[in-house]
Amino acid sequence: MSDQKIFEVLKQFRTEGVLKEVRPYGNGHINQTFLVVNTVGDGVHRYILQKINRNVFRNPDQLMENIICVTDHMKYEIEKNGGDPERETLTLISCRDGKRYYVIEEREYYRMYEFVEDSICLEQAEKPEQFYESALAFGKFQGRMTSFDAGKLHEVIPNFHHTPMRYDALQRAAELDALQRASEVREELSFIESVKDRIFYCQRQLEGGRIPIRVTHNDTKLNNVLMDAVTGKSKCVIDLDTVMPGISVFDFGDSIRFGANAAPEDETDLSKVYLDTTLYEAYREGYLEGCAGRLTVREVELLPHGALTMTFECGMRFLTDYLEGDVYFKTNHAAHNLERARCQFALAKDMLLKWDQMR
Ligand code: ADP
Ligand code: GN1
Ligand code: MG
Repeated sequence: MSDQKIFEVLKQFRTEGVLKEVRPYGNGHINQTFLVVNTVGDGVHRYILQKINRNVFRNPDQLMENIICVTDHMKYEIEKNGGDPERETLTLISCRDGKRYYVIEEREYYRMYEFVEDSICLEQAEKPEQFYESALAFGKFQGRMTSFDAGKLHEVIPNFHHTPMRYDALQRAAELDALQRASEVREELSFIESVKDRIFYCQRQLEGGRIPIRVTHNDTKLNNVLMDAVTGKSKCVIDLDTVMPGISVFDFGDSIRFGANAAPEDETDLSKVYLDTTLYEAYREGYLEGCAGRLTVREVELLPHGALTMTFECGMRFLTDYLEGDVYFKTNHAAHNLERARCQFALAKDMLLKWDQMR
């Protein structure tokens, strides 16, 4: 995005002070995120500016309607329970025309948030307590959204965690093989074939009515929760783009996939990739505590299945994107999605080895 475009966009928002600095920020795979620093008197006021990814979010008006509903509801719940509604959830900055996001020619969508100060965002837990804290935050998020009518939310990405459909998409991408990459990934494709039944398991549980639909976050990576820089306690769940009706076992599972991996999501030395069972246990404890007894017995039983399914699913999504030419996830180099996929499958294999312990 050109500087001129950024300045034009920033002018539309009701921010405080005078622009001092703006730069790309964070490690999200989807939106373009910038840190905006304004000078106010002797101090500064910081904001997050985001350009919404239109390839991923086909109906950004519905997406923003969701975010407005969710943050308003979160603020209501936080305030009711004596928390700080300005800091414990995201706060959108209004535009000069009163709207809460800015659109250029129905094509480009921008939004701004207050920067959550005195917080840290982790890519990997340095100690189990931090992972436990993130679990508590996602569990509490679940709780705060319980009183929200899920029917009011748009399904911004239909079938987002419909794992069998992700499997089908992978098969189609491999058949089409638009970039002639399929021959490179035969081993990964046959691994997926060999675990097909497990891939379908959670979806069947849902369709069989054995677990409930709830309002879930759906993208519970460790870097989607901010921790207090001083106390280390979790502070604010962010990246609310995919808050939709979903299942708790997948919120649990995606956190494990990302955060209980001993290595980063794109580790290429697969000997470093394994499920850290101490982290798994810390997360399980924090999530159950955060959910405060709301999960059913069957949901609790299915938590390890959620972890395994999300690891397969994310691996399949990375692999599909690799086969389709890296059109969905941001990548840093040509094989990035393939590396990410291989890392997910290595993690899934380790989960299978540790299955009894996970259960
Ligand atoms: P993406 O959908 O691309 O993952 P996110 O909304 O997760 O985008 O934002 C990317 C990163 O920007 C986050 O991981 C976090 O580091 C940072 N970030 C986003 N919103 C805020 C905020 N309000 N305050 C502080 N940091 C933020
Ligand atoms: C994306 O936006 P981000 O980076 O938090 C993706 C998730 C994937 C994740 C894999 C909207 O999350 O579904 O699990 O990458 N978000 C979307 O790291 O597709
Ligand atoms: Mg994110």
